[in-house]
Amino acid sequence: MTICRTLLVSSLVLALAACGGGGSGATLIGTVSSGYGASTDTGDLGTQAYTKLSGYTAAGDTLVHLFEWKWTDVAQECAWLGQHGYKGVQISPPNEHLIDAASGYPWWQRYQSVSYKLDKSRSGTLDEFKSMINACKAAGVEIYADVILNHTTGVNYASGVGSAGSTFSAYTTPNYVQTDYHPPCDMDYTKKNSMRLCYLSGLRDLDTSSTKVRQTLANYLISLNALGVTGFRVDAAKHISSVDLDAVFAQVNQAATNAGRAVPYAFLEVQDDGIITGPTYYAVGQSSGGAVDITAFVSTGVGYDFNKGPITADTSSGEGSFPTGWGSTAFASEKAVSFIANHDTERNSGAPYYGDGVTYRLAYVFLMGNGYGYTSVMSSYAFNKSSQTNFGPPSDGAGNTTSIFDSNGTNTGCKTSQWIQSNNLSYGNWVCQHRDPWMTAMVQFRHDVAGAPLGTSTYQNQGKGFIAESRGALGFFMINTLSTPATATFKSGLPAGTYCDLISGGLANGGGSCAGTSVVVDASGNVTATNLAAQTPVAITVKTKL
Ligand code: LM2
Ligand code: CA
Repeated sequence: MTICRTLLVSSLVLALAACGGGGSGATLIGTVSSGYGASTDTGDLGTQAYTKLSGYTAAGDTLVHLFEWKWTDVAQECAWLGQHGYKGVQISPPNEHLIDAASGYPWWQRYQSVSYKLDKSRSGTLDEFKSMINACKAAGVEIYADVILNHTTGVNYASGVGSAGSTFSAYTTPNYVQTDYHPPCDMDYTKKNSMRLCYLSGLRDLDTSSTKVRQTLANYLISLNALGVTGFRVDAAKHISSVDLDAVFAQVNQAATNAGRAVPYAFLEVQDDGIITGPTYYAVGQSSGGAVDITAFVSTGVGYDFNKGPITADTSSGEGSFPTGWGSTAFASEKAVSFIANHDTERNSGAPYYGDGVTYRLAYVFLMGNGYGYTSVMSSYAFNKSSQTNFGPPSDGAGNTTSIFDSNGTNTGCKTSQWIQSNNLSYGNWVCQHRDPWMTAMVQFRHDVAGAPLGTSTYQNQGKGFIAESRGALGFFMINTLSTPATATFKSGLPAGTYCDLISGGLANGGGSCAGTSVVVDASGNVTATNLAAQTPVAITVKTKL
């Protein structure tokens, strides 16, 4: 039970996901024989001051994680994404991955790399991949690839054939031999070295201190960057020393510079547990001109608060700050990629996910309204949280993912409005939370208020469950989290006037009227909402003034 128990106690999302993904919890690693690579932790860069920012938070950008989407569908969706202001797409790992038919082609096959070939993955072929990059680029949307640099396949797979037809036998793969790996050991989440050197969920752990491994990983990232992938989500970054990652990115950034390309962006998955911290990774790639952000799991706390029911804590009466534990986050907003759910947390029992319906939607509105980090919107397919957490994307019996766009080029797969209306989508449907009009309203809100201070210090709850934040002179939003209509008055920093609520449609008729609700800001900057419907947000900005 060592692995799962440790992980549960420390509530490490990755570990929970690994355990929840079918791990028996038994000790995975047997006797260690010789023939492996070095077992040394090369240490950390230290908590270095950052000198360069990615700039996405400052610009008020939002990205969408199109989890398990096919390349052909991402390509078509990019036009819509560009029109609605999404800055980038996080795609599923594009390289050759494990195929596990016996387990029913689980989604997590793709977190087990067989090779770095891009020829064929569950999302499609290399030609489709290239077309997608070009289509998204034309739409002004960046592509960020989820990259697995920490490990290859699990020790429970003695051999196999990958998605592009390559064979592997234990440690022997198209890229590696046994000496390229750390010796096997069970991970102890209370020890830093163990987290770096041992096997995460029994996955064969690469010796990232080795020159060959660093070069191999760098070559993979360079190949993606050369095709037009401009960013990376680095999976399990916490389990790789920041010194090792820095060495990889030094090569990637140098290659980009040599070829006349912009240095790529990266956001690193480091769930800060106090033993290995996010700021330890701030400087990865910095000496070679790069700027990285860190995925901020702390923002998921917002979702927990909304799921508990009306937000009744009132900072003015000392009932505690909201969101719980979030105001003092270890991550600076400008170094964070923030989210309410990612593909791991939405499968974690108890973690907020799309199936929570309106409270989940409100939590995203709050996070985006507040302005913390470069927001990532999770876009999922439906599944039953108690019995289908391993299920891969909607597909045919042979594991081929179903298309979201039909042969006429119409998006018929996204069931966003059904989700909003009934929240009872079953497996086989794509939820497409990113198409929720509340999300797209807040994508615009974030852009409109870019540069304003975070809303954290202007949090107001005079209405006891009816909350608001001011974004200074640029914007304001409020949310009635109660299950009944409510009335309240809040402070905004906006000039007096009548504004159109973005949530209910924003400006209409070329700016002459509001598509939905209009909101009056009085001469003192006060906003009074009278009988705002239950569980409803309102968001206005200087750009929505009549
Ligand atoms: C991550 N970030 O650090 C990913 O976000 C997370 O989704 C990955 O776990 C994890 N790290 C490794 O890349 C997922 C999934 C696990 C799954 C692994 C590998 O949550 O359940 O583990 O991918 O596919 C699976 C089995 C597990 C088995 C392991 C090794 O569920 O029982 O352990 O493969 O074969 C013996
Ligand atoms: Ca490692």
